[in-house]
Order: sequence, then structure tokens, then C-alpha cells
Amino acid sequence: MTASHVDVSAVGCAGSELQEHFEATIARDRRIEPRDWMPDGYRKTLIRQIAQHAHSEIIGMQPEGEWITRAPSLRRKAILFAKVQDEAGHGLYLYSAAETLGADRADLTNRLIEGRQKYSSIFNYPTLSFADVGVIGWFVDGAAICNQVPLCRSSYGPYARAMVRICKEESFHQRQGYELLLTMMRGTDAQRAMVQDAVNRWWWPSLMMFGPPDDNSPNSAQSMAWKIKRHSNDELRQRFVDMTVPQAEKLGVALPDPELRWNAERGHHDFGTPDWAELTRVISGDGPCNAERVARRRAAHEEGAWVREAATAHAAKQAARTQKGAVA
Ligand code: FAQ
Repeated sequence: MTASHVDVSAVGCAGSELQEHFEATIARDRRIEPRDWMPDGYRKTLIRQIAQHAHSEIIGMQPEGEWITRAPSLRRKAILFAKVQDEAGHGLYLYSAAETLGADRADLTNRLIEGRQKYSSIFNYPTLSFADVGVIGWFVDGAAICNQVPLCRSSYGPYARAMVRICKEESFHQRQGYELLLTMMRGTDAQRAMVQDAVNRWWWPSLMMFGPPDDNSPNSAQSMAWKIKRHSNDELRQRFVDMTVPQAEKLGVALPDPELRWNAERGHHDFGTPDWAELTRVISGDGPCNAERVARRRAAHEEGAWVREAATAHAAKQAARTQKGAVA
């Protein structure tokens, strides 16, 4: 039993006092740490969100990873390699954060490969050209930054601290994507057309990354009351649109939304409605690449069994050696 699973009756402290302490900590904008008592719902919500987030980083390596062998130069290959490796690191920090809540990493992986736990809808779309690599950096990492910078102030300490480093790296990823696109836009007509085509395909799925609209987001109210989420799905989506429109103008591409225009009264851009039926379909496993993504993750896990066995055997050997040394 970890400190965070304290049995209230065993410590002789009234459950309501623990609850009050938890609520006061949240109200004062202080962090909840793994050793602290927390309501079961808070723990479950965090494990759900952090696990989905970790799975997204790991599955998110696939769409861009497919282009490592086909990158057009050694420089682009090295950049892409490093970027995809960063995403693996993000997944690992996040699985570690989930473990501080008592989750078991092997169990989380099984839930992913058995289709029992979600990952971001965005990674179920195909990468058809090298321009997609640039657009993923610009849009997907850009959306990730909008969504994740506020998570650096999330009420759960290990999650918030993991997000600080992740956001620094995502910012770098976004710039590399935008720089790649600027280079392509200075190239040939065919390259410019590739960029525009990629923008057309990724725009709406990127808006869907922020989740369903607020009036259909069952988890938002409680997650915001617990200060796990700091802003609603629609607020962050709006922030992303406002941030991206001037970048698109500078790049010289058109965003594929006839309803997109500046609204001086609101001080924000108005924009069209994403196809929410499509988001529901993709989330429930019926997107263009869901089956392929999960099958590939499952195969990688199975092919890696020998590495896990070897590492476990090595750790046991080391522990036995240390114990023997201590006795001698
Ligand atoms: N895709 O009530 P809400 C990245 C689910 S990382 C799939 O609004 P919530 C880095 C939701 O889980 C991208 N499922 O839920 C990178 C819930 O399902 P459940 C991942 C979605 O949690 C870049 C149900 O719908 N980022 O990009 C989606 O309050 C490039 C109802 O929704 C994160 O995970 C979706 N788009 O808000 C890597 C950030 N939207 O569990 C590689 C952390 C909603 O009740 C390359 N997560 N759902 O069955 C969050 O901020 C939140 O969890 C939201 C959803 C905003 C995603």
C-alpha cells in the first residue's frame, strides 16, 4: 500500500478532514503529491487522462516515423529522428507520472493494445507526403502546446512537472515543422501544392484534438473543478485558431474553412464547426488508420518481449549480487 492509498480508518483521522484538506489544497492552488490523500475519482480521472496522453505520444511516433527512411536529406532525417525520439521520451515521463498514482505500466500497455484505452484521434490519419511531417509539427505540436502549457499548472504535481519539459520540446517541434514548410513554400509549385494539400487534410482533425465541444464534454466540469484541466476544450480550440491564422498568412497557405474570419467584437476569429460525427467515429476505433496503428504497437510490444525478459533477468542478477556483497 502506498502512502496515497491510506486507509482513513487505520490512521484514525476522519475521512471528511482528509477531503477538506484535499479541497483546501486545490483551492489554494497548491499541488497534490503522490503521498497525499486524494478522492478515488480524482485518481481515476488522472490515470485516465495521463494514460491516454502517454499512449498518444507513443502511437504518435508512427505517422511521422514512417518518413524517417524517406526524408529528403540527411539533415531532415536527423531532425525527424530526434523529434520522433522526443515523443518516445514524453510517453515515458507520462507513464512514470501514471505510476505515481498506483497504475501499472504493463497493464496500461495491455489496455492500449487491446483497444480498451484511448489515444488521440489525430494519430489515426495517414501521412501521405513529406509536407505532412511539417504540418504535423506546425498544427499537431502547435495544438499540443495550446492544450499542454496550461497543464504545467495542473493540480497533480508529477503530471504538471512532466509537462514543463514536454512543452519545451513541443515548442521546438512546432518551429521545426514551420521551418520545414517555409522551406517548401520557397521551392517549386509542386512543393507548394504538397504543403497546401497537407494543410487541407490536417486542419479539421487538428481542431478535433481539443476534444468534443464544451456542451458535450462529460469530463470537463469535474476536471476543471479539480484544476486538472485549466481551460475548456472550446477555449483552447479558439486559442489555437487565433494563434495559427497569422502563421498561415505568413506562410502563404489557405486554411480550408470558408467561415474563418476575424470578429472584432469578440476579439477572436470565428470559424466553422468540425465534423463531430467524424471525431466520434475515429475515437471509437473507426478512423482511417486505427487498426494499423494499434496492430503495429501490438507487434512492437510482442517483438520486445525478449528485451523485457533480459532486463528483468539482469536486474535480478544485479540485486542478488548486491545482496551477496552486503552479506559478505
Ligand atoms: N482523441 O469529456 P472530454 C501530442 C475522449 S499528445 C481521442 O472532453 P477530457 C504530442 C476523452 O478522452 C496529444 N479521445 O474528455 C505529439 C473522453 O473519453 P473517456 C494528446 C478524445 O479528458 C505531437 C471523451 O472523449 N494530448 O499531440 C479526444 O476532459 C506530435 C470525452 O471527452 C493529450 O492527451 C481526442 N481528440 O478532455 C505526439 C493532452 N478528445 O476517457 C506526436 C491531455 C476527447 O471519458 C507527434 N489530455 N476524447 O472515455 C487532455 O487535455 C484531455 O484529456 C482532452 C479531452 C482535452 C484530450
